[in-house]
Amino acid sequence: MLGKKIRVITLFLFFSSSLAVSQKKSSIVDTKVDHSKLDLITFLPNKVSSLSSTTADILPNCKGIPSVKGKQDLKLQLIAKGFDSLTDIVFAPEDNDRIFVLEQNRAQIRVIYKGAVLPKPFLDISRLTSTGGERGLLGMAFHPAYAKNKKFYLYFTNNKGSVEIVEYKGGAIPNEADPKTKRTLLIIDQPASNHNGGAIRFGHDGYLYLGVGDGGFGGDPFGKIGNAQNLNTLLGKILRIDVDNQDSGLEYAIPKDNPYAAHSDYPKEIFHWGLRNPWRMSFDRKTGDLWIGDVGQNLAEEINIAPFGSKNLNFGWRCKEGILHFKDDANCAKADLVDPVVHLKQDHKNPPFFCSVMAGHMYRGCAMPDLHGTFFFGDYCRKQIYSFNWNGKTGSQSKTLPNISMSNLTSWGEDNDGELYLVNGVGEVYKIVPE
Ligand SMILES: [Ca+2]
Repeated sequence: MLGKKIRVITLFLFFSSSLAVSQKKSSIVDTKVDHSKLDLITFLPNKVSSLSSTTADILPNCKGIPSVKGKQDLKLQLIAKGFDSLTDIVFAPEDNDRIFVLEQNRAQIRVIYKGAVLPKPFLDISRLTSTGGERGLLGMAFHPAYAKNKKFYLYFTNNKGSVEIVEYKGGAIPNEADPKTKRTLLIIDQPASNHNGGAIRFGHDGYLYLGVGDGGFGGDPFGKIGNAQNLNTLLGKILRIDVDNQDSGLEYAIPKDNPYAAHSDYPKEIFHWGLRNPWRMSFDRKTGDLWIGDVGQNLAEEINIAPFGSKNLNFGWRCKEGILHFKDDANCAKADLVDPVVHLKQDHKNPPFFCSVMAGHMYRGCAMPDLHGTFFFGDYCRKQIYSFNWNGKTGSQSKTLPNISMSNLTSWGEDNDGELYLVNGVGEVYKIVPE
């Protein structure tokens, strides 16, 4: 068993630096907080409340789709297996026949068409990609108007180890993209091989959001205040760009209401900040709220919410890790930090502990309408899937789903009917269905 575990871990590696980084305990443990009194999972009120009533929802049209009543038990349905380590699963708007999954190290987008895995990839970018550890093909998002414009976007580490964001178009054959259509939007240099982020999703405002890690190593050791708290760098940030227009000298446009759009020094792409490694994020189809899983260092994993309409939120890293103080420098005392909604204690005494949170989705699907408002998530190191309910201001634990067991969970996806899927580091694709 141990051998298998080690083999699996080396396939994908940890996003958390729990194993890779040795920090002196004295420098990271906040003496003001009694850690022994913190539960494994702590739910917190958030000082930014949802602005749900102002948003236009994009809920699925459930007409004619069978549904079950009540909060029934759930199970995993195996959809496909045999892939390389998977990093993302996405669905093209208006296309219910295809599931697209990303192979991290093979750097291929694979298609599951009407339940069958197609032998030929949708796109192969292995020639462009550096792999191993936390590198590789990391994320994908279809343009909301993909059915008309055929555009989609990838987040990967290029041959220099830098993060690269590219646009491609689908080809004449629906199961194959056109590799000649590549257009590079953005390149972000990475000082270390880890913490490359990888989240890439369109918001309800039509803009593309990117989750970029803090640059890596451990403890965000860069400069005087670290990268995540430094507004002069794109590292440790959520970025927001307009892919449908171009500003002078850019392959995209800066939305005019980005918080630093008019700032002379700070990168204008910055939308939220104070993040360590925002590996997965999702938008609530009803409210437009952005949910961000931020992978922690040695103490805690966290799930944050950026309500629809909010911007310029500072989620705290490296001043704080979860709700715990991490490196309290002079900069932190001035900062207006937003605590996470969910704080997951890394309970190192009881392995397998939380090591890399895999933020999922607020469920808005057709099949189980009584689960609307339930947020699902997991962790790379734990087999369980968890859920909680969120009322717009506070969260409460729904339950651990004991019948659902998943090894090396790496990502979540949501199909056009709002149903949820999971992929993992051993190359499996599952759907969450009623038992
Ligand atoms: Ca935080």
